[in-house]
Parts: sequence; structure tokens; C-alpha cells
Amino acid sequence: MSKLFTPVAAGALSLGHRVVMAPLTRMRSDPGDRPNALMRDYYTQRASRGGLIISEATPISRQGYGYAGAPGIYDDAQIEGWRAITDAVHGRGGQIVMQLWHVGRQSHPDIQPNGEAPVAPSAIAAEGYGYAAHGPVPFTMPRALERAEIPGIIAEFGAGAARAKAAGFDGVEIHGANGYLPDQFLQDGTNKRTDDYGGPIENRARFLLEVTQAAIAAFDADRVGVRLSPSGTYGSMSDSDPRATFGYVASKLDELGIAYIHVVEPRIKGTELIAEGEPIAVHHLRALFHGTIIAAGGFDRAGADAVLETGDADAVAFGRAFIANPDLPERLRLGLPLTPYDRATFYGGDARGYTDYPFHPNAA
Ligand code: 8OZ
Repeated sequence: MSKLFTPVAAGALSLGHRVVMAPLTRMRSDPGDRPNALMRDYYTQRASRGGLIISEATPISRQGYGYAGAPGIYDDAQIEGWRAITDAVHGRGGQIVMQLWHVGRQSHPDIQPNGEAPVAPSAIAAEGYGYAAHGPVPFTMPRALERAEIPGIIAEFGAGAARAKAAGFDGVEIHGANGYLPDQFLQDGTNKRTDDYGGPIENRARFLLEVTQAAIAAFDADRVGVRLSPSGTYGSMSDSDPRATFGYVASKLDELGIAYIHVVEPRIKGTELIAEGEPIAVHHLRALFHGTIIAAGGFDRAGADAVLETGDADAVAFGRAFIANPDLPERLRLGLPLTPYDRATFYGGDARGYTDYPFHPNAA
């Protein structure tokens, strides 16, 4: 029998099945970066009894933005819209954690407050594009953060977690993956600092660990997760020793006793599957982290069954399949065919490609 449909705990979260909805940037919020009723309908459709939803990446400050239309959690006025979403998900017997986000250098002055340069550990630019209200904009040269600015950003993560709690979320996930600010501190290709936040891994991990502790101050550790993408290259990321870097991070997160780590397998590059293969990141980290491990990165039903069977992961996050199949857990359980997704409607727009994907008539 498939483990995918057996219960598992992630800290204080009780999952009735192991099909997790991955965090998915959809860029459909209202002015003021407020969540709206369309977003509520989208999350409600994807909620299931015992299911866990991870919200789309949600900036903890205006400086943390790289994609116009992302909903925020930096302002009390954003709490109400999120409350409608968490209430609806809970009403269907599901749970939802908020993913807390700061993009760091993956931004552009047109998206930043007062047209300022984006910030990063060091002044090194990424390749790629962000999205301003007027369209795609190439990432620009960031400004290296002053040492004195860092505690304020960590406090903003903490304030975001506290607002998420006020909005009824079951926990928070720190976005430590995909080349955003915490990842920029972690990996030595982007962190050339000479203060106590740069240099050896003990220093490069300091930012992520302090951000995690700030979230723990709002929720208990058993309601905090961290997403990591060991050796992911999205956002022009690189590290000279990813095994050592991410091994250290997993051990320290283990000491903090957080609910889960959520690991993106390196076979995903941006949004493209680059290689089929054994999940290697979760296998390496399993020996170091004793809490729950959620694996992500282009899994299908067979791949999910396989990684659960090895014991290297406890649950599996699905992204694109969840976009196009609001009833994905039931479809996987019953072996029903999946609706293909339409990439053209992933980012921004309206209900089309968002809340109009059909439910399968045979899914409960
Ligand atoms: C796609 C487009 C914009 C943002 C990530 C939050 O890669 C994202 C993202 C993905 O984690």
C-alpha cells in the first residue's frame, strides 16, 4: 500500500495524507499587496481533509519584493484577506502555513521602494528577470547590506510570522531556497562578506538561523519549517561545497527542533526539469535532520511513492500538478488522469488558469 495516503506528523501539524501543495507564485493580489477573494477561492479549491498547503511566497517587507502582484505580510491591512483564506482552508479540514519571503538581489529598482537598488549580502548581480507592474525587468546590481541593517530584516521576518499567526496560519515556512536572500547569505558564490555574516559556514548560516529563531519566537518551533534548495542554480547560485553547507544548515535546524525541512531536489532548474534521477538532497540530509522532510522537485506519483518508501522523505510537495488539478490528492489516490497545466497563465492575470481548472467527476 502507498504511504502517500497514510498520516504523518510535521511537528505540531497532523497530516492525514502526504500530498503537500508546494508554494506557488501566482501574482494575483489586490492593490496594497492584499490577498483577495479570488485567491481565497483558489486555496479553498485546493484544500483537502488532512492536507497541508504552503502558501505562495509572501514578502515580509516592501524591500523583499521581486514580483509585482505577490501578496504581502508586511502590513496589518494584509491580515484580513489572509484570514479569509485560512478560515476557508480550515473549514475544509486542511492546514496552511505561510511561506515568508525576501528576494534580496532578485529584484529591480522599479519594484523597490523609492526606486532604490535591491539589497544582498554582497554587490554581485544575478541573471534573470523580476516582474514590475509594467512587465519583466532584468535583475540589477544589488547594494551590499550594511552590518547594522541586518537585525532589522530579521525582525521583519519575525513580525511577518506574528502577522501570519494573527491571520490564522498553522505555521510559517522560511523561504531559504531558490537564490533569495537567506540562500544568498548561505552560499559562498553570493556571500563575500568579511563580517560575522560571511566567510565560514558558521557565519554564512547565521542569517537563516536567526530568521528561523525570529519565526520560532512567534510560533513555537514545531510550527516552523524551512525550505532549502541544495545545489540549485536558479538565481545564478553557486557554492564551493554544497554538501558541507547544507549539511551544516540541516544539523543546526535539527538542533532548533523545527517541524520540517522542505528540500528542492537539484534536478529542477528554475521551472524546468533538467534531469530525472534519484532524489539525492533528501538522502544526504536525512542523516542530519530528524524532523519531518518534505521533498519537492518534479515528483510524479511513482517518484513520490519511491522516495517515501526509502524513508528519505516523509511527504512530497507538488507544484505544477496542483495548479491544474485542484483535487490532486484525490486524483493521485484514485489513479485518475491529471489535467495538463497552462504555463501562460502561471503568473498574473485573473481566474483563467487559476480557479477554472476542473475537478474530476470521480474525485470525492
Ligand atoms: C517563479 C516565479 C517567481 C517566483 C521561487 C518564489 O522560485 C519563487 C518564484 C518562482 O521560489
